[in-house]
Amino acid sequence: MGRLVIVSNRAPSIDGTGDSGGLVVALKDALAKDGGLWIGGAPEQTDTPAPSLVFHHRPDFDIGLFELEPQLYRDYYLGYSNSLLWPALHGRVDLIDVQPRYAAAYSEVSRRLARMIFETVRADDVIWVHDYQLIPLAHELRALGCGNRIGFFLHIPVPGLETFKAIPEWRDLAAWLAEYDLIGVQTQRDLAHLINIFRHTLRGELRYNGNMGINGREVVLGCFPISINVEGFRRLAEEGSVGTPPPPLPRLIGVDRLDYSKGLPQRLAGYETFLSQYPRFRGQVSLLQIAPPTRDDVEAYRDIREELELRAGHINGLYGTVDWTPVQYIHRALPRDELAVLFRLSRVGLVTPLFDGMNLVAKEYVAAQDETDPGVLILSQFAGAAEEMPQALIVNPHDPQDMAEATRTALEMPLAERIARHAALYDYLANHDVEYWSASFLKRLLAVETIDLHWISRYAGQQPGVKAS
Ligand code: GDG
Repeated sequence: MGRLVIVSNRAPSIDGTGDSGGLVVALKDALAKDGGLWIGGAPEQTDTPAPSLVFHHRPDFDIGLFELEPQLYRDYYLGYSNSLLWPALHGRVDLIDVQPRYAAAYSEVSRRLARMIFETVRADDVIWVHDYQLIPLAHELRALGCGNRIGFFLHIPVPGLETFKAIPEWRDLAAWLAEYDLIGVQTQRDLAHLINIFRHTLRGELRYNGNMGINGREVVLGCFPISINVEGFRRLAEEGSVGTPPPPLPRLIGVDRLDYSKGLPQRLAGYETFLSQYPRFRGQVSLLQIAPPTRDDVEAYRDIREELELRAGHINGLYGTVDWTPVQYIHRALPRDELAVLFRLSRVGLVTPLFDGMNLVAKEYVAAQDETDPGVLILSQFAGAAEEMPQALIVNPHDPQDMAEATRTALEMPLAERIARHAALYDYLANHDVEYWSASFLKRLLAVETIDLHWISRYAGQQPGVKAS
């Protein structure tokens, strides 16, 4: 194998700051092995973008940044990606904003990026594309004659066929996806939806090995639930400290980007029902909700912020006393090590999205607990993580009564049961951490049979991996 080339909407920082969480940690080793390259959007837009990737060298891997004009970036990122694809793929078709210029910008970015990547990749490099912002990339690379192995991982959910069809370009999206060699999704639920979409849109045929025959070639499909650095997060929680320790009440904690998919108003409705039905807990527990801002330029995000603030104010006004605030709401990002400690100090972790690809907070909460006195995870049935974490208390976030019951159960759960549930969850996570995730995906991608030459030559009339001069 040549280099691993990761492509994502955003690249890691050039100086390595902010590497502590997520993908960078997961992929560092694989990238470092053969002088890997991470290609991603430059943090700032410019009116005069460079025509090629702008390279930076890090000791562990290289970074190639692509630059975009501010308007193109807005239409591609805030527009098509986050005002159409994000709500549609999360089942919120009521929030989609369809604009022809968004669709044009979305295709244009992948087209430009494909040219820049094709100038750079070597024949034996393996390309791994991440997420919904870059779905057309394999199509554009193939059109240039790129014969490299190309894998794609979708971090967010695949909705049912009828919801998917609300996206005006649904046929194109399905066809673009089918040009990858391997498509990875988070859950069995997503896999079933994807198979259904391919069947109906491209007459895809499911093969005995779980792959799909589409347009005379085989597309490999797989379910690869993403995870975290379990051991690393546990250490952060054990060793870290918080600036100001929170009040010593049993705490419920929620940590979510302020996004309508995370079910924050519904979470507060469940908490309000809990306080109303079980008055003995008033003054005895508190809910700490950390919800840093995100995509503030999109209207739906401003709306969800207002709704959350109203609801938090309503509960505090209704039940708060001079010495007790039922909801503490922080609309800022906290340092990662502080989060880890706060998870450990909280008796209940509330992870109740309406729809979520995976939800890493659920895994972080479990990893952070003290195994001799662990807290309880309350987890939405609609989070991808629910497929892997049945020992959590699984709830329907649309049902405040169910949420209230689960909250009471969690707060009253005997120590032995908390330990047993936590041990089962932790053992599973320890064996399925983020390294396991990336290694499984790459192993499958490397096992993909060589690409069908006829299919490549249809586009470019040349050998795979050989660049057009
Ligand atoms: C997408 C999919 C999928 C949150 N607040 C702060 C903070 N965070 C960190 C959490 C966690 C991460 O952000 C959020 O990850 P999630 O998985 O919960 O959600 P998305 O951002 O929506 O991610 C999701 C994920 O991709 C990976 O595939 O699981 O389903 O939607 O790590 O801890 N971190 C810091 N301060 C905060 O205030 N430092």
